[in-house]
Amino acid sequence: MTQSSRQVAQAYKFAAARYHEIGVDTDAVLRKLSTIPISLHCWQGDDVGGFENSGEGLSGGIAVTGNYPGKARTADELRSDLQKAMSLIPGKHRLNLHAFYGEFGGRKVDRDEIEPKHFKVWIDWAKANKIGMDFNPTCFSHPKAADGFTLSHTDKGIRQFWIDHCIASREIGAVMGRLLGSTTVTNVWIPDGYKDTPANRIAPRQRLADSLDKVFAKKINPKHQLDAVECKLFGIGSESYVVGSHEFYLGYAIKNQKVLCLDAGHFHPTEGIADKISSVLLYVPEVLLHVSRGVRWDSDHVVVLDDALQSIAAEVVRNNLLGRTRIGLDFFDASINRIAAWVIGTRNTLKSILLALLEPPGVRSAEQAGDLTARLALMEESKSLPWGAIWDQYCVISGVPVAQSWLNEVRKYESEVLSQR
Ligand code: RNT
Ligand code: ZN
Repeated sequence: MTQSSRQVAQAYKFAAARYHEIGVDTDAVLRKLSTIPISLHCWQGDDVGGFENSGEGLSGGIAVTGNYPGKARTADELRSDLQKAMSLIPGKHRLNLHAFYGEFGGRKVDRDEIEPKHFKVWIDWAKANKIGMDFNPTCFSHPKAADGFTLSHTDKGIRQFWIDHCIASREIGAVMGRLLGSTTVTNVWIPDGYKDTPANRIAPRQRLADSLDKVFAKKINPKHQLDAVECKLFGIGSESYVVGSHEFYLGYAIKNQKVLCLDAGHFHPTEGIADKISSVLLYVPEVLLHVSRGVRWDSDHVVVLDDALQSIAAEVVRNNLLGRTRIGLDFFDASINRIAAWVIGTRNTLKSILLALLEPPGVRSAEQAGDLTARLALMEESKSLPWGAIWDQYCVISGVPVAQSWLNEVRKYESEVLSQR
């Protein structure tokens, strides 16, 4: 044992005893935490660029700002960066891939022509690393999405193109899930919407519902692949109207029993997603979380350990909904080291789940007994319990750096690898 892991073990002993007094078994909590995968989004590594080399810039009303050096330019670089990030995050996680990260061997393969073989290297990599994968059709950054409409486009040919792309994506998701022995969630998000006030709000929604019905027409074994749909309130260039709004997808997901994706940045700026989880899970089979952080708008800032994040984790854990909640990340920051961004955001998401798992059972029993004074008192006191010592121990037993020491690893990688790009 090194000096520091001895210190961590000592602190853990005292902290575990504190938690034991209030009815929390910290060893059991850490075992539980180690079974919860976070789906790391590949797109943090290259500013949502993809590898089609089509010359198209990022579109769809999302934006990445910053020009920190060293972004991944190839799939090999992205895998190497992801591997570095994952080595600094405790636990076993997943990879969430977008369709335009396929490997096309320099050939022009349009979105409606993608096949599982274009994702073979990714799947082999995931298999070698013993991780599951999730998938997304890419309905933006493409000439046929240039006017801001895809599945709800007025042009039948363009709609069909995106329907075919989404169908191909589901097939790829199914192959991923089958080969990796772990269900792939394929999440459909489209940017469709208007900058200014529409004169007809219903027709695009009717077209979207119809396109989605076509996309999902074929039954796919849910053991291999699950469909998710992601709503949004507004984007850059779709400020006045988004076709796939919350009400639209909530209705669609309930009617068709799809997974509902809740992105933390896709509602009014002060509206959180935490309180939605226990409601929507009464009616849809599962939710997919896009853990993100909006700052004044859907800015996709790196996730910090703030109240919004802690409330999301607390809701999932308190209501015993972990089994029906898939946790994915969705942020992209190019103003700081991109690997550090993954590490910070993922470690914070895990910390929020740890905090939720460590909540003293007295909080709930106080509420049940109608003792609302004790509920508030215990909730507040639990904030200063020594949970940091439990987290540090989790890092030690998971074989990843404790506290900020992971940053040294990122700096080393930056000087040896990123700076050579
Ligand atoms: C966009 C959505 C969507 C994307 C990714 C790249 O507002 O949040 O999830 O961020 O698909
Ligand atoms: Zn999202």
